[in-house]
Amino acid sequence: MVGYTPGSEGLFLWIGTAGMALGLLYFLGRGWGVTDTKLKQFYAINIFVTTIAFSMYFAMATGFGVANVSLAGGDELPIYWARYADWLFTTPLLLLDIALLANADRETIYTLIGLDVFMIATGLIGAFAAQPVYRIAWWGISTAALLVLLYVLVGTLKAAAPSQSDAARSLTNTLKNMLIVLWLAYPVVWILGTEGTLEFIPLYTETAAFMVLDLTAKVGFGAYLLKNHDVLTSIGGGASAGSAQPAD
Ligand SMILES: *C/C=C(C)/C=C/C=C(C)/C=C/C1=C(C)CCCC1(C)C
Repeated sequence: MVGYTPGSEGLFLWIGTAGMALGLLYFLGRGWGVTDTKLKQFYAINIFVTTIAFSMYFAMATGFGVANVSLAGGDELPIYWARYADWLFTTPLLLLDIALLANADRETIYTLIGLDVFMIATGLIGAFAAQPVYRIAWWGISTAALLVLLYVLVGTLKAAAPSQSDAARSLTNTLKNMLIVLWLAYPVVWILGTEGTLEFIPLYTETAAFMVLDLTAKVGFGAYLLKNHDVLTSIGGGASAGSAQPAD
Protein backbone atom coordinates (compact mmCIF):
# COMPACT_ATOMS: atom_id res chain seq x y z
CA MET A 1 0.00 0.00 0.00
CA VAL A 2 1.93 3.03 1.17
CA GLY A 3 5.43 2.51 -0.08
CA TYR A 4 4.50 0.44 -3.11
CA THR A 5 6.84 1.14 -6.00
CA PRO A 6 5.14 1.12 -9.39
CA GLY A 7 6.78 -1.18 -11.93
CA SER A 8 7.42 -0.25 -15.56
CA GLU A 9 3.84 1.11 -15.74
CA GLY A 10 5.09 3.99 -13.58
CA LEU A 11 6.26 5.76 -16.74
CA PHE A 12 2.66 6.19 -17.89
CA LEU A 13 1.58 7.39 -14.47
CA TRP A 14 4.20 10.13 -14.71
CA ILE A 15 3.08 11.04 -18.24
CA GLY A 16 -0.47 11.22 -16.89
CA THR A 17 0.68 13.44 -14.02
CA ALA A 18 2.50 15.80 -16.40
CA GLY A 19 -0.37 15.84 -18.90
CA MET A 20 -2.94 16.70 -16.24
CA ALA A 21 -0.64 19.42 -14.87
CA LEU A 22 -0.29 20.95 -18.33
CA GLY A 23 -4.04 20.76 -18.87
CA LEU A 24 -4.63 22.42 -15.52
CA LEU A 25 -2.16 25.22 -16.31
CA TYR A 26 -3.74 25.71 -19.72
CA PHE A 27 -7.24 26.07 -18.24
CA LEU A 28 -5.95 28.37 -15.49
CA GLY A 29 -4.11 30.53 -18.01
CA ARG A 30 -7.02 30.76 -20.42
CA GLY A 31 -9.56 31.27 -17.68
CA TRP A 32 -7.56 34.00 -15.97
CA GLY A 33 -9.46 37.29 -16.08
CA VAL A 34 -12.64 35.74 -17.50
CA THR A 35 -15.55 37.71 -16.05
CA ASP A 36 -18.62 36.18 -17.69
CA THR A 37 -20.39 34.07 -15.05
CA LYS A 38 -21.30 31.22 -17.40
CA LEU A 39 -17.77 31.02 -18.74
CA LYS A 40 -16.33 31.13 -15.23
CA GLN A 41 -18.51 28.19 -14.28
CA PHE A 42 -17.15 26.07 -17.13
CA TYR A 43 -13.58 27.04 -16.32
CA ALA A 44 -14.12 26.18 -12.66
CA ILE A 45 -15.47 22.74 -13.55
CA ASN A 46 -12.56 21.86 -15.81
CA ILE A 47 -9.98 23.29 -13.45
CA PHE A 48 -11.43 21.04 -10.74
CA VAL A 49 -11.34 18.02 -13.04
CA THR A 50 -7.68 18.45 -13.94
CA THR A 51 -6.68 19.30 -10.36
CA ILE A 52 -8.24 16.08 -9.05
CA ALA A 53 -6.80 13.97 -11.86
CA PHE A 54 -3.35 15.54 -11.45
CA SER A 55 -3.35 14.76 -7.71
CA MET A 56 -4.48 11.18 -8.18
CA TYR A 57 -1.96 10.52 -10.97
CA PHE A 58 0.78 11.98 -8.81
CA ALA A 59 -0.36 9.74 -5.95
CA MET A 60 -0.25 6.65 -8.16
CA ALA A 61 3.11 7.55 -9.72
CA THR A 62 4.65 7.91 -6.28
CA GLY A 63 3.33 4.58 -5.03
CA PHE A 64 0.35 5.80 -3.02
CA GLY A 65 -3.18 4.90 -4.06
CA VAL A 66 -2.44 1.31 -4.91
CA ALA A 67 -3.39 -1.78 -2.90
CA ASN A 68 -2.68 -5.49 -3.22
CA VAL A 69 -5.86 -7.48 -3.57
CA SER A 70 -5.64 -11.18 -2.70
CA LEU A 71 -7.55 -13.27 -5.17
CA ALA A 72 -9.31 -16.48 -4.20
CA GLY A 73 -6.69 -18.55 -6.03
CA GLY A 74 -3.90 -17.08 -3.90
CA ASP A 75 -2.59 -14.59 -6.46
CA GLU A 76 -2.06 -10.96 -5.56
CA LEU A 77 -3.26 -8.18 -7.82
CA PRO A 78 -1.99 -4.59 -7.53
CA ILE A 79 -5.10 -2.39 -7.80
CA TYR A 80 -4.73 1.31 -8.39
CA TRP A 81 -7.73 2.42 -6.34
CA ALA A 82 -6.80 6.11 -6.71
CA ARG A 83 -8.31 5.91 -10.20
CA TYR A 84 -11.73 5.41 -8.67
CA ALA A 85 -11.22 8.28 -6.23
CA ASP A 86 -10.40 10.41 -9.28
CA TRP A 87 -13.30 9.17 -11.43
CA LEU A 88 -15.83 9.41 -8.60
CA PHE A 89 -15.48 13.19 -8.66
CA THR A 90 -14.28 13.95 -12.18
CA THR A 91 -16.90 12.01 -14.15
CA PRO A 92 -19.86 13.84 -12.55
CA LEU A 93 -18.08 17.13 -13.30
CA LEU A 94 -17.57 16.18 -16.95
CA LEU A 95 -21.25 15.28 -17.19
CA LEU A 96 -22.06 18.64 -15.65
CA ASP A 97 -20.13 20.33 -18.47
CA ILE A 98 -22.32 18.82 -21.12
CA ALA A 99 -25.55 19.08 -19.08
CA LEU A 100 -25.01 22.81 -18.53
CA LEU A 101 -24.23 23.28 -22.19
CA ALA A 102 -27.59 21.71 -22.99
CA ASN A 103 -29.40 23.63 -20.23
CA ALA A 104 -30.56 20.36 -18.67
CA ASP A 105 -32.83 20.65 -15.65
CA ARG A 106 -31.83 19.78 -12.11
CA GLU A 107 -33.65 16.42 -12.02
CA THR A 108 -31.85 15.23 -15.13
CA ILE A 109 -28.50 16.33 -13.77
CA TYR A 110 -29.14 14.45 -10.51
CA THR A 111 -30.19 11.35 -12.45
CA LEU A 112 -27.02 11.42 -14.55
CA ILE A 113 -24.80 11.98 -11.54
CA GLY A 114 -26.57 9.26 -9.53
CA LEU A 115 -26.05 6.71 -12.30
CA ASP A 116 -22.47 7.83 -12.70
CA VAL A 117 -21.57 7.50 -9.01
CA PHE A 118 -23.25 4.09 -8.95
CA MET A 119 -21.17 3.07 -11.99
CA ILE A 120 -17.85 4.07 -10.42
CA ALA A 121 -18.74 2.62 -7.00
CA THR A 122 -19.75 -0.78 -8.43
CA GLY A 123 -16.59 -0.77 -10.59
CA LEU A 124 -14.57 -0.21 -7.42
CA ILE A 125 -16.26 -3.14 -5.68
CA GLY A 126 -15.43 -5.26 -8.73
CA ALA A 127 -11.79 -4.22 -8.52
CA PHE A 128 -11.60 -5.48 -4.91
CA ALA A 129 -13.62 -8.69 -5.20
CA ALA A 130 -11.62 -11.85 -4.50
CA GLN A 131 -13.51 -14.19 -6.82
CA PRO A 132 -12.97 -13.60 -10.55
CA VAL A 133 -16.60 -14.48 -11.25
CA TYR A 134 -17.81 -11.79 -8.83
CA ARG A 135 -15.38 -9.29 -10.34
CA ILE A 136 -16.93 -9.94 -13.73
CA ALA A 137 -20.45 -9.71 -12.29
CA TRP A 138 -19.70 -6.27 -10.81
CA TRP A 139 -18.20 -5.23 -14.13
CA GLY A 140 -21.51 -6.20 -15.74
CA ILE A 141 -23.50 -4.18 -13.19
CA SER A 142 -21.25 -1.16 -13.66
CA THR A 143 -21.38 -1.43 -17.44
CA ALA A 144 -25.18 -1.67 -17.35
CA ALA A 145 -25.19 1.60 -15.36
CA LEU A 146 -22.96 3.18 -18.01
CA LEU A 147 -25.32 2.12 -20.78
CA VAL A 148 -28.35 3.52 -18.94
CA LEU A 149 -26.41 6.71 -18.25
CA LEU A 150 -25.54 7.15 -21.94
CA TYR A 151 -29.15 6.42 -22.89
CA VAL A 152 -30.41 9.12 -20.51
CA LEU A 153 -27.74 11.53 -21.73
CA VAL A 154 -28.58 11.03 -25.40
CA GLY A 155 -32.30 11.47 -24.66
CA THR A 156 -31.63 14.62 -22.66
CA LEU A 157 -29.49 16.16 -25.37
CA LYS A 158 -32.00 15.27 -28.04
CA ALA A 159 -34.78 16.97 -26.09
CA ALA A 160 -32.62 20.03 -25.54
CA ALA A 161 -31.50 20.36 -29.16
CA PRO A 162 -34.46 22.39 -30.52
CA SER A 163 -33.94 25.15 -27.98
CA GLN A 164 -30.20 25.40 -28.60
CA SER A 165 -28.50 27.74 -31.04
CA ASP A 166 -26.91 26.03 -34.05
CA ALA A 167 -23.46 26.58 -32.62
CA ALA A 168 -24.38 25.22 -29.18
CA ARG A 169 -26.09 22.21 -30.73
CA SER A 170 -23.11 21.38 -32.87
CA LEU A 171 -20.69 21.76 -29.95
CA THR A 172 -22.96 19.57 -27.80
CA ASN A 173 -23.04 16.90 -30.50
CA THR A 174 -19.28 16.76 -30.88
CA LEU A 175 -18.77 16.53 -27.12
CA LYS A 176 -21.49 13.90 -26.83
CA ASN A 177 -19.86 11.72 -29.48
CA MET A 178 -16.48 12.17 -27.87
CA LEU A 179 -17.89 11.22 -24.48
CA ILE A 180 -19.71 8.12 -25.75
CA VAL A 181 -16.69 6.71 -27.58
CA LEU A 182 -14.20 7.46 -24.80
CA TRP A 183 -16.35 6.36 -21.87
CA LEU A 184 -17.30 3.08 -23.55
CA ALA A 185 -13.61 2.24 -23.87
CA TYR A 186 -13.10 2.22 -20.07
CA PRO A 187 -15.02 -1.00 -19.33
CA VAL A 188 -13.28 -2.66 -22.27
CA VAL A 189 -9.82 -1.81 -20.94
CA TRP A 190 -10.89 -2.88 -17.45
CA ILE A 191 -12.22 -6.31 -18.41
CA LEU A 192 -9.32 -7.05 -20.79
CA GLY A 193 -6.77 -5.69 -18.31
CA THR A 194 -5.57 -6.92 -14.95
CA GLU A 195 -8.85 -6.07 -13.17
CA GLY A 196 -10.79 -8.56 -15.28
CA THR A 197 -8.20 -11.25 -14.36
CA LEU A 198 -8.54 -12.56 -17.92
CA GLU A 199 -5.01 -11.34 -18.59
CA PHE A 200 -5.47 -10.26 -22.18
CA ILE A 201 -3.50 -7.09 -21.63
CA PRO A 202 -0.80 -6.60 -18.98
CA LEU A 203 -0.75 -3.83 -16.37
CA TYR A 204 1.81 -1.91 -18.46
CA THR A 205 -0.48 -1.65 -21.50
CA GLU A 206 -3.58 -1.11 -19.39
CA THR A 207 -1.97 1.81 -17.56
CA ALA A 208 -0.99 3.37 -20.90
CA ALA A 209 -4.54 2.92 -22.24
CA PHE A 210 -6.19 4.50 -19.18
CA MET A 211 -3.70 7.37 -19.33
CA VAL A 212 -4.52 8.14 -22.97
CA LEU A 213 -8.25 7.85 -22.25
CA ASP A 214 -8.02 10.04 -19.13
CA LEU A 215 -6.04 12.77 -20.90
CA THR A 216 -8.40 12.79 -23.89
CA ALA A 217 -11.60 12.63 -21.83
CA LYS A 218 -10.47 15.41 -19.48
CA VAL A 219 -7.90 17.72 -21.07
CA GLY A 220 -8.96 17.12 -24.69
CA PHE A 221 -12.69 17.32 -23.90
CA GLY A 222 -12.25 20.38 -21.69
CA ALA A 223 -10.01 22.20 -24.16
CA TYR A 224 -12.46 21.61 -26.98
CA LEU A 225 -15.34 22.88 -24.85
CA LEU A 226 -13.50 25.96 -23.59
CA LYS A 227 -12.27 26.94 -27.05
CA ASN A 228 -15.85 28.00 -27.74
CA HIS A 229 -16.15 31.10 -25.58
CA ASP A 230 -18.81 32.61 -27.84
CA VAL A 231 -21.06 29.56 -27.52
CA LEU A 232 -20.59 29.24 -23.76
CA THR A 233 -21.42 32.87 -23.05
CA SER A 234 -24.65 32.67 -25.03
CA ILE A 235 -26.15 29.48 -23.60
CA GLY A 236 -29.85 29.81 -22.97
CA GLY A 237 -30.00 32.80 -25.27
CA GLY A 238 -29.73 30.82 -28.48
CA ALA A 239 -32.17 30.51 -31.36
CA SER A 240 -35.65 31.17 -30.01
CA ALA A 241 -37.20 27.94 -28.83
CA GLY A 242 -39.90 26.60 -31.10
CA SER A 243 -38.73 28.25 -34.28
CA ALA A 244 -35.47 26.33 -34.19
CA GLN A 245 -34.81 23.60 -36.69
CA PRO A 246 -35.59 20.03 -35.68
CA ALA A 247 -32.79 18.10 -34.05
CA ASP A 248 -30.85 15.77 -36.28
C1 LIG B 1 -11.66 11.17 -16.67
C2 LIG B 1 -12.17 9.88 -16.40
C3 LIG B 1 -13.23 9.30 -17.03
C4 LIG B 1 -13.99 9.98 -18.12
C5 LIG B 1 -13.57 7.98 -16.59
C6 LIG B 1 -14.60 7.26 -17.01
C7 LIG B 1 -14.75 5.97 -16.49
C8 LIG B 1 -15.71 5.05 -16.83
C9 LIG B 1 -16.78 5.34 -17.81
C10 LIG B 1 -15.62 3.76 -16.17
C11 LIG B 1 -16.45 2.75 -16.29
C12 LIG B 1 -16.33 1.40 -15.71
C13 LIG B 1 -17.26 0.47 -16.10
C14 LIG B 1 -18.44 0.82 -16.95
C15 LIG B 1 -17.19 -0.99 -15.70
C16 LIG B 1 -15.88 -1.38 -15.12
C17 LIG B 1 -15.36 -0.39 -14.17
C18 LIG B 1 -15.19 1.02 -14.75
C19 LIG B 1 -15.19 1.91 -13.53
C20 LIG B 1 -13.85 1.08 -15.47
